[in-house]
Amino acid sequence: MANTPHGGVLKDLVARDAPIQAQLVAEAATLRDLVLSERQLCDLELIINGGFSPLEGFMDEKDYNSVVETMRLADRTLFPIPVTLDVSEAERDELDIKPGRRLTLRDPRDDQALAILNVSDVYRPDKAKEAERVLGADDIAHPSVAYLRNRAKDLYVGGSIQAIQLPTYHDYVSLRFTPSELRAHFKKMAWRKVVAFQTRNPMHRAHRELTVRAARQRLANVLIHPVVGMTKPGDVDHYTRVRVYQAIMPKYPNGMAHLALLPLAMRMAGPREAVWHAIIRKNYGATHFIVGRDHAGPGKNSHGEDFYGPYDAQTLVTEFKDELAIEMVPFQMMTYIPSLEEYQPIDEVPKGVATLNISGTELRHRLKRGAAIPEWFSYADVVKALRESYPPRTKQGFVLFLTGLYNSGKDSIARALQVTLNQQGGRSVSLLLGETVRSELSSELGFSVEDRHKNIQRIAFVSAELSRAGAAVIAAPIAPYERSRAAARDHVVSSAGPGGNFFLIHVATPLEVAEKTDRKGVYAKARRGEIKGFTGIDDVYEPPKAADITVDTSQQTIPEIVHSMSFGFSLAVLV
Ligand code: PPS
Repeated sequence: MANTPHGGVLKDLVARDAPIQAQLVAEAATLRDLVLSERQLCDLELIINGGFSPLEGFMDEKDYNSVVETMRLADRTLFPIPVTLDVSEAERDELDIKPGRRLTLRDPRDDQALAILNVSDVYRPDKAKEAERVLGADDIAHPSVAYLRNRAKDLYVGGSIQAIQLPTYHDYVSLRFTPSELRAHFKKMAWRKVVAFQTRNPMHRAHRELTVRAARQRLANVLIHPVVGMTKPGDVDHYTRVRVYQAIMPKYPNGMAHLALLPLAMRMAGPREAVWHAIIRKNYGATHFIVGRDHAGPGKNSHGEDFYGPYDAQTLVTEFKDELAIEMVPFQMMTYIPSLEEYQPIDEVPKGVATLNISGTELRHRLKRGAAIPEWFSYADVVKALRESYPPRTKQGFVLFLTGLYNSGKDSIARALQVTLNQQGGRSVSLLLGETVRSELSSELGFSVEDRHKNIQRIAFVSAELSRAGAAVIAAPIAPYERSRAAARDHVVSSAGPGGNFFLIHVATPLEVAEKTDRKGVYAKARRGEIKGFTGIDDVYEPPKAADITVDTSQQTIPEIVHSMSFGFSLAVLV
């Protein structure tokens, strides 16, 4: 028997509104549209599928203030996290959002009309208070404070929702269950007790052991219920994690566990979030819920201290035990005992018995180096899924970005590097010389400050895409401005994933040498004024302040430079 939903009734708005769906679709086509943000889309899905029961819409001012201050809706039902729809003043004016207005809420990915919002009020939240009360501190180091301060718009719109349809997914469709579907599944399988396990991380053997143990002790089944909406920035992406979960499911005793994905946008709100997670799992039908040490913790604050105490979440969930009516299972830290070849809760291991563990940091190190990950720590299929997404540095893409004056020798170095890398093999090598880019990508651009900047950002974009796919990229524009080079580095590092290895090489050959050896006479033309704004003559070249390597073709031969560079990079990538 699935657990009773929070508030007594599952608010499955999709099922409730199914009889008038055609009518809602027709009306949605006539209304003004609000295209949802990624977070709002996650929130809407849980409102309309009943995961946020008893909510039936985005919170109005009364509920919002009550939740912020007391963790309860205005009718006193326990609900610890504000679920709000933020809009800008411009959106309010443009869409004429006011009480009584009906708006179509659209999926930002495919523009589908998902719901109609019946606006009850538009209000200005006190963001400082929301941060302090809900998240514990108005500190920008908290990812949700950063979201609230930098991304959430200034006004919130309250109102009830009529559901048209759930968002459409193209990934892991068969693993996505609504609360109604999961409840039906438990019923079909005759599961009476279900221990839900929340996670936003890859799972290894210790997690399998602790969930099996929690279930056995309570004669229950296990629901692996990972978050695939929004998690903490920097987390392992959900595609990789779901492959990991799929790899671990067959390791459970036959028929014990079920995997379902939760499209929640986490707030990393620690204790309040743990209560929220318990409510959500109860709505999905679970009877028990595992609450971790530092559950949904956001890491360190700007003073280097943890935002919440390690057991604050367990304490708060215990405080509301009766109202929550889902049994909390404290997460037991498991450790491996090599002499017994098994895992045991760390607090049950007798003194003096040797134990083994691999921390998250150590695991990332091993993945990076392609080092062994022992069978006692994780399953071979799990490690394989992680290795595919986190290849060792020797298999990752990278960008060698050469900058220097015209005729500084950067093109010759770039060509020589290309040959050297081709000889090594193992990666596809792409050469983006200034002249190639100018003719193939940037033919309409000139040499103004803005055009040069744009040219470099195009190179950065292409480089990031290639290196993300595992290629070695050698780019060699003049790139005279620090700002453009910094933006290029930022783009590659932030968007190329494991291929975000960016090395800036300053080809610092002096102007006199570049000019003296210029057989094409381009500098001579610039001196005569036939080319205007030429770098080094009548336009600036800002030497890089933080090049990874500086070379000079007037001091070293090209083979010497290439040789020294492969030394410089050998530890990082060129092996
Ligand atoms: S930048 O600043 O990074 O966008 O420059 P880049 O794309 O590397 O382009 C360099 C080529 O353009 C020719 N050229 C100029 N360079 C500098 N300043 C001015 N005003 C200028 N006008 C034309 C320059 O000779 C390089 O040509 P290639 O084809 O590489 O010989």
